[in-house]
Amino acid sequence: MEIYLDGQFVSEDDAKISIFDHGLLYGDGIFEGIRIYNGAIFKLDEHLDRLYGGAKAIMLAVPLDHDELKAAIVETARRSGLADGYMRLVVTRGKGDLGLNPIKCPKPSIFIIASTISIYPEEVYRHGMKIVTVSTRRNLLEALNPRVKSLNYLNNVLATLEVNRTDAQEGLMLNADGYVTECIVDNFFLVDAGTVVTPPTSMGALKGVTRDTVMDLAREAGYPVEERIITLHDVYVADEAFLTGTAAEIAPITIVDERHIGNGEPGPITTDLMAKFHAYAQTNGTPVG
Ligand code: PXG
Repeated sequence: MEIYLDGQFVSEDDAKISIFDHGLLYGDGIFEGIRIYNGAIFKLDEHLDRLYGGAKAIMLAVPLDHDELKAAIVETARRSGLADGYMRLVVTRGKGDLGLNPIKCPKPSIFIIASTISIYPEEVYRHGMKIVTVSTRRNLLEALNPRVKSLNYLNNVLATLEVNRTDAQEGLMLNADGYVTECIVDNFFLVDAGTVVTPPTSMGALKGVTRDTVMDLAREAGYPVEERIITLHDVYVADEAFLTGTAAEIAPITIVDERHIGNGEPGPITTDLMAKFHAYAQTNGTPVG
């Protein structure tokens, strides 16, 4: 495996970051998870735009500009030889001292890994998944806006620990007011009388690249799409539900907190959007070779 690290390609064993890097000491940094489909990088500009947005929000000066970073990602993908894969792009605050202040971190680090990922068993995509509402609430926008894809994922880790104590595959997260935000590492959608609905990001959700793609594909297919405030009751009485994410792609949700969603089978609009997403992903992207 050839890993991009601050301008060099190195082996996994040589891909080393300082223990004084504030990405490690404080979770001070940002990341992206990106897919390669059929020899092309999916939605690369959208991932980069989100990364630079997060960098701006946390005042992190990414050492490469958009085009330079894009070239580094394409080259990492090319060297991996993967026609289908999952990439992780990380920008850390860099090496500082033991104090928190980023002013002591003059040089942010960038690393890029090209590998593979599979986060849910295959049967979930055919028969749907079971999720549970977790008691850990999504971070407050006013504390750490979930739109920043930061290296601080303890909120999501705590939620995952709750799911691990159940037989569910994912967790549904509410905000401090009790409204639905998203799943732990995926965006949440429901279908209500033919309308495809997802919470606005202002409820406390990441502006997912897959979320945006699926909303576009749904509109093109003629389904009304709405960003709407969602309560747990709305979820329980929905006709269909599904989640979206780069790693998860689109996965049907058929049980929430022991309630069957619709008839308990993946719904027709979900199944249609899954097919449309896979067809679209196979033929759109930044070519690697
Ligand atoms: N919400 C959150 C909180 C995420 O971290 C998504 C939604 C989906 O966004 P995209 O842009 O990928 O459609 C994410 C991103 C994992 C894993 O192990 C998944 C993500 C991040 C880190 C790890 O499944 N998903």
